[in-house]
Amino acid sequence: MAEDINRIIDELHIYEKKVLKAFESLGSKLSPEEVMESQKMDIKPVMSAAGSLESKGLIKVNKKVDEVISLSSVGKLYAEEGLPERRMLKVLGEKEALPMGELTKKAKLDKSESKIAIGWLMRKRWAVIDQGTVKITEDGKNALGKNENDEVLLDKLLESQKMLLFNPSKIIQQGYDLLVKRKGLIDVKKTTKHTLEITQKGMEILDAGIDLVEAATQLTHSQLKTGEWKNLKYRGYDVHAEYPEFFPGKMHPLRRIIEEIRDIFLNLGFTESRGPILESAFWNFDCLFQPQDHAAREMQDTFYIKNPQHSKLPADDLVGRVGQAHEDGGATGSEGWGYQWDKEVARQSVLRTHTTCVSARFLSENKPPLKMFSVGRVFRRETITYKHLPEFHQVEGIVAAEDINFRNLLGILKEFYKKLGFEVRFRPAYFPYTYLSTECEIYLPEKESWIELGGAGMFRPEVLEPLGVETPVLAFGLGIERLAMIRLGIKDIRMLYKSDLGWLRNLPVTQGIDLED
Ligand code: FA5
Repeated sequence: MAEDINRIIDELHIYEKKVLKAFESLGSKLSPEEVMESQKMDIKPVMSAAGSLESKGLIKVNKKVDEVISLSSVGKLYAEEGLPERRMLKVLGEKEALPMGELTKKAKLDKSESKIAIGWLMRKRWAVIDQGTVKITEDGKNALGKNENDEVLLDKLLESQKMLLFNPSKIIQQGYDLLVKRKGLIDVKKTTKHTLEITQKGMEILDAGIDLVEAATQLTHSQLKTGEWKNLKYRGYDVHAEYPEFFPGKMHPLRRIIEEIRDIFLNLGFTESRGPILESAFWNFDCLFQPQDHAAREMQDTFYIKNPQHSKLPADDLVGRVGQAHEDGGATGSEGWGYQWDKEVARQSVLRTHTTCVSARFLSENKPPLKMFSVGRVFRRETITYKHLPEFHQVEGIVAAEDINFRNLLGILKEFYKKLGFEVRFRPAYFPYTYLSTECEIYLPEKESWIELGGAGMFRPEVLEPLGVETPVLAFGLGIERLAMIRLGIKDIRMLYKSDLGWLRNLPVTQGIDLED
């Protein structure tokens, strides 16, 4: 305990010591002004020392806010001449009912005042309007001889100029409530009064004795040079002191996960590849054996580009083989789709709908054995939901080698998701370009449903033969935003693109990045 007190004293700033000392002679409750006077200090150091003494539990700073009200120039005018509705009521007291225009004239009000007056006449139930005629009510007649509470307060303020609104009577409070509703009638000035009160702990510090020697917190060049630093008294360092929160810049969580995914595939020995976002339908659909009337090509799903409307096709022989595969299977051993393939449809420019086109391009240019992955943005005309975006990222991968099979595909995907901390399940699926095909899913407890994370399969001969690939090829395409959503524990995929600074700042820097071995 004594050690604790000594440490606290050691960490006190000279201003804090001075403020505490004031309690020694003047009592346990002081105004900042009393401290200023007795300790010969300015108000700023007194208040800042009071703040830090309070955070150390040595004093209490009590605040009392006073409201002082006075009349504005308009308020003064109304107090002298009567509120506009009162002036109208007086006229109605003589005439009972008058057309609005005449009433305004007789009450000597201008147009804007007249509006206010009519409004308040209704509000106070002093009059009613019947087809443009204003008629006094019973309440209005009763109000003729006596002041309302707002008027009582106006009179009082006219008399006394200022009034401290402390524990007001019912009449004054009601009058105040009515007057503050009207703009610019009364001015309200708030003043805060502080009282400093020493605590038990503060007393103990005082009793232990405080030495008013200035303690060094920063050294000057000359103190170092002359050796004066050796004789200085140093203030203790409070390592628990409050500090301002600050948020260093950091990578966006989605970007972090993309980097993590890239790391995983690079570590598994995959080569990274990229492809264009603006693609031809040929690479996006045709060479993946998606028939030209396939639902996914329709306008709901695919963004077709107006300019450039067409994209360049690869060499004629590849285009020819792909077309043939669609029409009758060509040399693939398949019957194809059995329709007339159109080269013009294949030339259409699209925003790629998946990254599988990068794999097709890669296979057309590289010979197996190979392992390739690619990360990129894809686009679909989708209705936005908690799990759907019109623009999102996929990671795509292929492995091509003589002895590659479907089990290897499941193994790679399991391993990939395991490294990210997920356990996924596989279910049979259909893609026009793979057989066997599968989809991996993960359970979302809060939605009580399974969410699909990616599609995969073995490329069909109708894809591989035209590209000149003679080995089996396993392929997968996985959504990244959905992974990120689960990884970051967010319930809505849109959060990733909201730039919600509060959320981004509070995300731990390490989240989603500690790789398992
Ligand atoms: C494909 O895109 C296939 N190309 C995957 C593939 C590649 C299959 C290679 C076979 C071989 P799919 O349309 O299911 O499949 O999309 C794959 C993943 O992208 C989905 O599982 C999901 O995680 C993600 N995804 C799809 N649509 C959206 C969307 N609108 N918003 C966010 N993520 C989406």
